Amino acid sequence: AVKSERYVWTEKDVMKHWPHRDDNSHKGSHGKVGIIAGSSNMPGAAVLAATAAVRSGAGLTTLNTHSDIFSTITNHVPEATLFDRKDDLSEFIDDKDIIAIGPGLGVNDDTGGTVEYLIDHFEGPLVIDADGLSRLQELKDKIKNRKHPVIITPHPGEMARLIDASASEVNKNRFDISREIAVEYGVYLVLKGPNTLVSTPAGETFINDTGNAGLAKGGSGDVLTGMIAAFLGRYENTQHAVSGAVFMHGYTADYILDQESAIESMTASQIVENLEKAFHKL
Ligand code: NPW
Ligand code: AMP
Ligand code: MG
Repeated sequence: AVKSERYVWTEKDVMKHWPHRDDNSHKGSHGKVGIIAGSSNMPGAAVLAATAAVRSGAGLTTLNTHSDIFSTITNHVPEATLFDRKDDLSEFIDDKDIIAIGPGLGVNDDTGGTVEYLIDHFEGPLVIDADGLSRLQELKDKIKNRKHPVIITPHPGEMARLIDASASEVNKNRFDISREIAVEYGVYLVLKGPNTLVSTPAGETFINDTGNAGLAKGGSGDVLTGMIAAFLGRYENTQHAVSGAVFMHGYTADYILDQESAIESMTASQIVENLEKAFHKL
């Protein structure tokens, strides 16, 4: 039977399930995260996703991107290793625990084909965001039959495209749509916006209560994708990881406002820079 319960995922829930880092751990214990992101006109999305993963506790972050932006990436995130988009994808997925795809990729045949390849061949949690969401309708059956979790993170505009509706229709029926699509595709669905919803394949919905309109700027979603990927490497339970990342993303935006910052000036990079202090505060 499909569930339809709704819960608010509070700070108490986040704390209760916090994954503590073992003193004897090494970088391999915390998840090898692969991020497929960025293109020559959107290197920023790749930088934001990768720095967010690094700052959220990923053991090792590898960015699969165009070689012409390698030096830009390294200047901003020297902790990440790089993989040339032109090289064999089977080699990239081989040693990864989690893969996220989408931020700043652009929509082209290559993007859809890569998403399909990952659904078919990657054995681990797969996070699909932004341009990675563009061909999802055709891939529904494959997604549903996948053994490992799929997490999709549409904003209302991307959700609208996925179900052939308008963004305002999505916003009016966000609870029903979020639950129905999560169940129909068998995915963890993160429907972004004020009070982001996380719906599970079983039909439960967890409502986030952190965040503010300072996040309503280009790049915030790219940061969230990197955070979700990193959190997945540190938790056993997919919903705990996803809701934890969504909570922390908003909590950090709230923390920045508390520090006498202005909502107008908040940036996605600032979210990444303040993760450290927000984690400390929590
Ligand atoms: P409108 O026009 O605002 O009314 P797209 P994207 C709608 C990368 N980025 N509620 C919106 O409607 C991303 O990672 C790179 C309602 C429009 O129709 C992607 O790869 C950056 N509607 C790529 O850019 C920083 C909403 O959806 C459509 C909505 C494109 O991603 C920026 C826009 O969706 C960006 O992250 C809402 N809350 N939000 C970089 N520095 O490299 C959106 N819409 O066309 O998929 O555009 O989200 O900007
Ligand atoms: P994207 O549109 O992919 O860049 O994602 C935007 C991110 O910012 C998502 O995590 C949204 O939940 C968040 N966000 C956008 N607008 C708001 C808002 N008004 N209040 C709270 N969070 C927001
Ligand atoms: Mg986005």
